[in-house]
Amino acid sequence: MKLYTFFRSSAAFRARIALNLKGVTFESVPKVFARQEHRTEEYLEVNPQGLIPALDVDGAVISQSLAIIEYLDDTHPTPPFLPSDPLGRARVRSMAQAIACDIHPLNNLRVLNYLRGTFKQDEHAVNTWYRHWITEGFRGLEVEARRYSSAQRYLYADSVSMADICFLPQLFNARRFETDLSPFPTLVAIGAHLESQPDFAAARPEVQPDAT
Ligand SMILES: N[C@@H](CCC(=O)N[C@@H](CS)C(=O)NCC(=O)O)C(=O)O
Repeated sequence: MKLYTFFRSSAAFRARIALNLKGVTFESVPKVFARQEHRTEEYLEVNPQGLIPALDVDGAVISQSLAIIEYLDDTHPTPPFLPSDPLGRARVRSMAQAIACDIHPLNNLRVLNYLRGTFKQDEHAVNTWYRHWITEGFRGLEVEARRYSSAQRYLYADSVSMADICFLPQLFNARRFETDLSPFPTLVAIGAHLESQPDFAAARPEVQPDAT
């Protein structure tokens, strides 16, 4: 498999964690955002959505990290990324989507660049915006983690799920933008556990071959 990636892309970070957890060997194809490599005609041919990541499975390309995660779960059942019961599955999907659909899109590079360019916002305003949406999203997630995590090792029960796969990259982003995490002790504890897991650690931005 080939993963179109960028070391700092948190959606690609999710895909890397998922591939590592499933023990799938993959080739990384980095696309450098600063050079707009994700906007070239060549890449738009691969992924018309023009975003990173995309997974190439024998020439068939899958875009969107949640779709990639679910595809890997369908094709490589161990370890499962979703619990077996419908309520558990819905709760895990809900936490994953709180991150991937509610927090992350508001803080994507193209959104930040639009604030900078079209709305002439300075770095202070952009960073305040960034932290605001993380804090909003983490507030609910902290309460859910307290309810559903059994041992403060994983977001749901006591095994890895797609919620954890989405969460650790978002925590990295929160730290990168110096978000105050003191209101979220459960999330911080779960993050510390996830970071200590080799499949999560190997997906970190700073250890990727294209890291600068
Ligand atoms: N919902 C998409 C989001 C993908 C996404 O936004 N990727 C970012 C990097 S994390 C990107 O390609 N940004 C490029 C840009 O904003 O120009 C997913 O989960 O894959």
